[in-house]
Amino acid sequence: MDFEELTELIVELELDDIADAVKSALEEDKKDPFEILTALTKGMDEVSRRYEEFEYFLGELVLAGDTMKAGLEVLKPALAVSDNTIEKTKVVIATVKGDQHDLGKNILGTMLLSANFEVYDLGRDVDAKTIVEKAKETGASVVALSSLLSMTVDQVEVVHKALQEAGLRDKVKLIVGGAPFNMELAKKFGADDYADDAIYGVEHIKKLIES
Ligand code: B12
Repeated sequence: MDFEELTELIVELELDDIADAVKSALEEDKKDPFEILTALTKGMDEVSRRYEEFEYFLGELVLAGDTMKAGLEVLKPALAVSDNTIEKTKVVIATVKGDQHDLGKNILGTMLLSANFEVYDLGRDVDAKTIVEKAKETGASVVALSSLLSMTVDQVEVVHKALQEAGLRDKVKLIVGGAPFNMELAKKFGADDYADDAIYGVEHIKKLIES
């Protein structure tokens, strides 16, 4: 099973075959799990392109999401590279209100767990109040938000302000991710940091808590 085949399985929405294919790439071909993740994500980018070109529609988008999810279920344990050198820092993660996309956020959660963080995953379509309450209750030092939709990026500012109102903003670092963001936009909405990828996200979070 090579990387192109894995990408193709996502693009062709092969929900029934993806789990076995990822398993075989990992176990028989001994492929690097992070490279497998890149191959699967490449497939999602092609799905996105087809959606934009009206070759794929919402049904295909849903199926692509399910196919990616099935692949990730098999891949997740292999992505776990434990780093016991850091103390358990609490991180609240969520996809912002109005947004149902959670695959990227779930990857970030897995990466953080494997880097020995204590992760509180609030799921998707989560309002600011719930995020702030969880940060307060757990004493989290980081809130990590995901938004894949342009129309929900401003939710980051809502969370930033809600953290300020709760008197938590100077205790909690706010990091965001998702395709519509860049560092400039993230900062404009009050976030401390942005990363375009879950793997870098963990590195950024480690640096943030040291700063
Ligand atoms: C699968 C998918 C869906 C699935 C989601 C399933 C699920 N459980 O997540 C479903 C079918 C539900 C869906 C629905 C919709 N979708 Co959609 N979807 C996608 C698609 C094809 C893939 C997203 C994905 O999962 N990628 C794979 C993951 C692994 O990547 P990722 O999320 O980007 O995460 C990576 C990084 O961004 C980063 N990251 C993510 N979050 C965070 C957070 C932090 C803190 C950090 C550090 C890093 C980080 O790390 C991850 C990996 O390293 C994208 C296109 C694309 N290529 O992004 C469109 C896309 C996001 N969807 C889009 C649209 C328009 C919609 C709908 C409005 C469609 C409709 N007409 O109804 C609805 C919106 C529903 C809603 N309210 O949320 C548009 C958004 C356009 C925009 N800029 O606003 C896109 C870009 C498609 C397109 N080209 O038009 N979608």
